[in-house]
Amino acid sequence: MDKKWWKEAVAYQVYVRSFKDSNGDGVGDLKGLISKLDYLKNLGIDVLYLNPINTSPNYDNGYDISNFEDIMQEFGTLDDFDELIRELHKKNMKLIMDIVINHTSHEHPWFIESRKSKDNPYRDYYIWHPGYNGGPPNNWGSFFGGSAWEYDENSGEYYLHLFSKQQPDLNWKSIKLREDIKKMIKFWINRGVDGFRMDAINHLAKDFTFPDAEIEEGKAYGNFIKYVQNLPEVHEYIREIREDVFKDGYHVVIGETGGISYHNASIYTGTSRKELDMTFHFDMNGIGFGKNSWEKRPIDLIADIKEKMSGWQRRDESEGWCPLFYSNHDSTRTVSRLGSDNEYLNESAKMLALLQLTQKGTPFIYYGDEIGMTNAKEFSLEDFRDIAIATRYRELVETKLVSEENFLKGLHITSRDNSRTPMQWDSSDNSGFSCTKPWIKVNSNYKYINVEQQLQDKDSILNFYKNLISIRKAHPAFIYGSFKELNHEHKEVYSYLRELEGKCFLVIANFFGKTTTYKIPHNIVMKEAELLISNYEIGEDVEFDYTGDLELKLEPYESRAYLLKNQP
Ligand code: TEU
Ligand code: CA
Repeated sequence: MDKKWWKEAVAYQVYVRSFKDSNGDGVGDLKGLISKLDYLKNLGIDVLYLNPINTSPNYDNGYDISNFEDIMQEFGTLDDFDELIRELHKKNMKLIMDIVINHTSHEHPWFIESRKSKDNPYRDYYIWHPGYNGGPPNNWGSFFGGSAWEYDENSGEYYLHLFSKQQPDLNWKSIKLREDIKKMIKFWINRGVDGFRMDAINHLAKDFTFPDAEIEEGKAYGNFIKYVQNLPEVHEYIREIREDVFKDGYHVVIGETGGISYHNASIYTGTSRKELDMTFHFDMNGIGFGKNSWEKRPIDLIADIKEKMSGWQRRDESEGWCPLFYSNHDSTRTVSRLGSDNEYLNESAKMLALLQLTQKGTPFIYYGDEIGMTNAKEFSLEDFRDIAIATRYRELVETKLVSEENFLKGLHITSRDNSRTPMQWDSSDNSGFSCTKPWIKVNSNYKYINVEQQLQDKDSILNFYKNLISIRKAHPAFIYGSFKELNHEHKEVYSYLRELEGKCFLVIANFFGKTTTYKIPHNIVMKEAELLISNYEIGEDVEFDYTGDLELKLEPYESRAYLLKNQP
């Protein structure tokens, strides 16, 4: 196994805007983050992945960058950044930066120049088209709703934006652009950044013949995905960056790649590809979502969970490494989507943590998941902030395609804002996140779901994560060990072995909120098995019947990890 620091680390994703506000403007910032590094170090975190912190007008909360080589004014200054890096490295922690190089903000100087005229030197930094018969070049719809083309009166042409019109796509065919982007990455490497997460990286190449796309039922625009995702040139661009910028092999290079999963991620992460070390996928984002956004469906453990999780686990080393995450800033909250955010909040959050921290890959704990933060169930339409909502509202509700009631129900199930509410530090005003009204409403359950309360409770979700992280670090089998799933056909229990150099661990998880039984396979030797961790008190009377038929009764969401002492 090719050992790397980023394979052995436990990472933690910080949505800086919502983490800790140090200066009372209601927005999280770097000084606030610095004040919480001891909390993260004590939890056992080695690496922080920060969502974009560069200068931005924040139409898409930092994913619309107007200056790549400075820090967003709301988050602080380059000096604050340098202090953050110094403090992290002092604590033997590292930083992964989110860089957005598929597009910029429309306020970026490059775009301001580019739109000045058709012959401006920066014109070809973006994707311009004259359009046809007074209309856009084709019927593509953007990811955020509406057309993917915006007409620019000034220069009399349309520009392409896969996301919002405030995020014009960069033209990666431009060699000058690519040189500028590589220079920018080196700027951050020189400032001490240890790794990069490259946003929407598999969209860098587009089909420049711009054909019309198929318009699916109930949609107003064509689905452009096959013309703007995973085109062959993407690999050339990524390889060029890797060769020019990351040749020393120290930094971890992660790509966000929608539409990629365990069966094809190796086209980016295969060790022979020399492109990415890991890909962030979307496999877990929509689990349990129904046909319409306002409907949920029961989770099918085999199809939704085992196929995907075990699929990622079974990949050969040559196919590359993988992240282990169940939520991020583009999803809803883990425990609300995959567990139970009411009666069994504690048990289900711990079960999901046990799966995340006993599998092969780099765990990325999303801020707040370590205390079981939930979706913002009481948000009204006005409480949502995501840029995608306004466009979608116009497109779906104003056109009567969807009722406002269903639209709001849909937001409660699918909106990204569910996972962007302020970190719940304590039960004081604004959950201890800020001394003033935050940019987005605090989840009202902060009174009883918060860090301060859980630090003092030995049975809290927080302390369960802390114990799991130390168990993971104590046993390299969880990092570099083999993975073998057991009882794949069991509809309620997910179970597997991890093994390295004769040390064998058994993980058993009842994925649902009702009791079930689980037959431990005959070939698993439970004699003198040591229970490492469980989310229930296991009575001493649990006698293992060594005659072979070993059946466990598992409580709702009950999950355990054992060290097997006599497993051949
Ligand atoms: O998301 C990327 C993204 O949403 C697309 O890749 C798309 O969803 C996927 O290809 C579908 O298969 C990133 C950020 O994570 C998100 O927060 C930003 O809003 C977006 O890019 C624009 O920067
Ligand atoms: Ca602030």
